[in-house]
Amino acid sequence: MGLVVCGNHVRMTFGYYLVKTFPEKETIINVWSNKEDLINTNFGQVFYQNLLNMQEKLSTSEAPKQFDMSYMGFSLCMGNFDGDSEEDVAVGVPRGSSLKGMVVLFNHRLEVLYNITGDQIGSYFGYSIAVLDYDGDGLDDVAVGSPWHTQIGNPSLLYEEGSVSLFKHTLQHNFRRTQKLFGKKSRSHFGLSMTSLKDLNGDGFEDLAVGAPRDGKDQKGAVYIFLGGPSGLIEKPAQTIFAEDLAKPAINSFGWALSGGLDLDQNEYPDLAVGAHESNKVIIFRTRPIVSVDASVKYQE
Ligand SMILES: [Ca+2]
Ligand SMILES: [Ca+2]
Ligand SMILES: [Ca+2]
Ligand SMILES: [Ca+2]
Repeated sequence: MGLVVCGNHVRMTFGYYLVKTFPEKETIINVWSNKEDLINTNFGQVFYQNLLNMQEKLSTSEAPKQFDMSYMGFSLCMGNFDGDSEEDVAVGVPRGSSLKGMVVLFNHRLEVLYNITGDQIGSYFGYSIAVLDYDGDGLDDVAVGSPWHTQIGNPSLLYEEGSVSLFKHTLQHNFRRTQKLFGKKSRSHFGLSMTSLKDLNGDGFEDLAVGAPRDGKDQKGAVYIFLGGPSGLIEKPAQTIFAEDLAKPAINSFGWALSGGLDLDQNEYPDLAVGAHESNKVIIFRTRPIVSVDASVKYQE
């Protein structure tokens, strides 16, 4: 599965987010987040085009005017959400649901399967989406980023640190929020980007990378690696990569965009690409195996 982000924020947002998927069918999903003029936009639409048959195209209908500026299509991710054999699509609507944000799961015919709504106004729930089976039960789970989320009542008084909500895919094909991860620094915007890493360490549970592009002591950005496990994502990150530890002077906006899950060097471990657009850089991280040895000594009386 490849992933392409294009277009720009301000005008002409047709094609803001593209996903090419369904490799056996060579089809493409295209999202129109707004019309040409941001002042007079609509809810956004999702478009589907079969690349082998130009006649085969689908789209969702336009929503009523009260849903203007919802930013539907700001993010997009593929997965299977209804238990059939067809791939479906998750679409972020970060200003939807009265600004609490929303993610809509569509089936391959672009019919709504499920709505997942955010819980804090202005947190931009749905700014990023990742689909991964972090608990290894064969059902695709959904991670949703809210990079402007503030944890109310947090004794450390962080604000706009960002959060990632994890929705477990149940046997009934419902999506239940089971975990929430939080940023570690005010305005670090944890969850602005995310990617499934596929199974980074080969243990049968899919793993997740989360970007926080203003994290670190100089706000240069960080990427967090979380591993899956039988009872959900392990909330203590397996690794945190800070921009300031990579190069001097540090690159800016490290973790603004992430793409993972592809094995770039054919060592059978999926690798990770990290975007830092303010420094015009993409950094590729190659995954390598680490052997851990559990040693124990037994005494005989
Ligand atoms: Ca499906
Ligand atoms: Ca699962
Ligand atoms: Ca794993
Ligand atoms: Ca590799």
